[in-house]
Amino acid sequence: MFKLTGDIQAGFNRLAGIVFYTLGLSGNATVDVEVIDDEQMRELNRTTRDVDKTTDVLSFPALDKITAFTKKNYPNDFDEMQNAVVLGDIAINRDAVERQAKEYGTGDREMSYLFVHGLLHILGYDHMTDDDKSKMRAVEEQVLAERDKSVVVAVVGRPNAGKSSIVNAIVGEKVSIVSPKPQTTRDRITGICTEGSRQIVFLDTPGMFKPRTKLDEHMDKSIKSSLGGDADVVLVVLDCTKGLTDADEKLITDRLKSRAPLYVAVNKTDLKGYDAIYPILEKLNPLMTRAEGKSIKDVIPTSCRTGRNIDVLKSALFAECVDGGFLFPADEYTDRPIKFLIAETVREKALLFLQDEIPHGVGVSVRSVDENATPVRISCDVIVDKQSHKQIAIGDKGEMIKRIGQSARRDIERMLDRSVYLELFVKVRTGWRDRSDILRDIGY
Ligand SMILES: Nc1nc2c(ncn2[C@@H]2O[C@H](COP(=O)(O)OP(=O)(O)OP(=O)(O)O)[C@@H](O)[C@H]2O)c(=O)[nH]1
Ligand SMILES: [Mg+2]
Repeated sequence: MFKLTGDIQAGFNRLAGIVFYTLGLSGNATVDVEVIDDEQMRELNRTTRDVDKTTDVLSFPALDKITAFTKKNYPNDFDEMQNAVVLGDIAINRDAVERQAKEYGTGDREMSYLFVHGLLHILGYDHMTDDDKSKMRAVEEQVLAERDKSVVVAVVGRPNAGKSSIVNAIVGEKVSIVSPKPQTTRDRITGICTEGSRQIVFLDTPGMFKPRTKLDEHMDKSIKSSLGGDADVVLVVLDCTKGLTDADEKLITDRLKSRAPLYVAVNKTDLKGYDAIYPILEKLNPLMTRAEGKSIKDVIPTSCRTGRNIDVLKSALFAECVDGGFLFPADEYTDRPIKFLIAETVREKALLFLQDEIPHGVGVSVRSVDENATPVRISCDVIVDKQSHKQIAIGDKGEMIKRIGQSARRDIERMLDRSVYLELFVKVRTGWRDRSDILRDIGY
């Protein structure tokens, strides 16, 4: 027998939720679903309906009236273990799904359709008369339109344009660190925003630049991989205080060669008036209405400081979602492990407090996280290039490292929603930016 994988199971659960919501049903209910093949379906038709053929879906309703699904209303059909009313059984023919997939879209859509169709039968819907048939179709269409959809958005642009800030603003959680220095983001970070049946997956990337050290090369690779073709939509972020540079223009025209729809956010509009922003929009205008090839789909002036048009940008990206379910669980906002988020938080604070003295920043390696301890015990190495930088990072009487630690601890506590004990050790590792063994060690 075909075993339901967690994903299909979760998909059915969500669809059932949408059906219940659409029909205004209340209470707890459960239904058994089997996914079987042609031969098994033929056998099922033979034994249960005395028909010798295979069909795409069969439903076996357990209830003869439909009302609120409570134990009181259905004392004989209530499953104590599941604390739910048993609605019946559905069998779906996966061979039929495969055959019908092309005709009706994708296999995923067809599987969803057959499940919804089967469930509606169980809930008393039928298609004997034309009238009943069109009523059932209407509910099916309504439910399928609410199916989970997602979109992968690559966020690209020059260093310091505000890419990570935009991702954080839309996700509503801090997934990517932000600093006034260019090249803050070193790795591709995934930020996830889910609302209702839609999910945006952001690939936040390091700003473009020319690689010099091993760390640079690593960053360059993660930019290239996100420019690679694995995104459905490209979001180019511009810094309006810098105007539209040649590099920006090249990036946009290069990206217009690919199939993915392209949006432009003209960011930091809180810092400049219309006089500065208008020329950028004017220069972008021809790219929005190109006679040949793809055009920019929309240009949106944004500000992460004031929140201007962040919701407009978010709606535009939500509208790009396509069928195919969620890529991540609905309650996740990043694919990064907690150790990575901790290291990035410490690195952000070090960048913030040391920006003048240690212009190239520091590396951070999380030694241990003990989540069983209260407060949670975390110990990290802060890695610098030279002995003189170590002194600066520690500061007078350890004042600097204490400041970094306190500020990072507050953010980590918010992230974990628990109290935290954070230890930081400053270590000198000469040339760490160029040494791949250390880079691997600190998680790059
Ligand atoms: N005033 C203003 N500042 C902004 C805005 N968006 C971002 N910033 C600031 O610009 C700086 C860079 O922001 P980031 O989000 O780190 O930029 P980024 O494009 O991710 O930079 P890299 O990761 O280095 O490529 C930070 O100091 C932000 O606080 C904005 O809309 N207005
Ligand atoms: Mg960034």
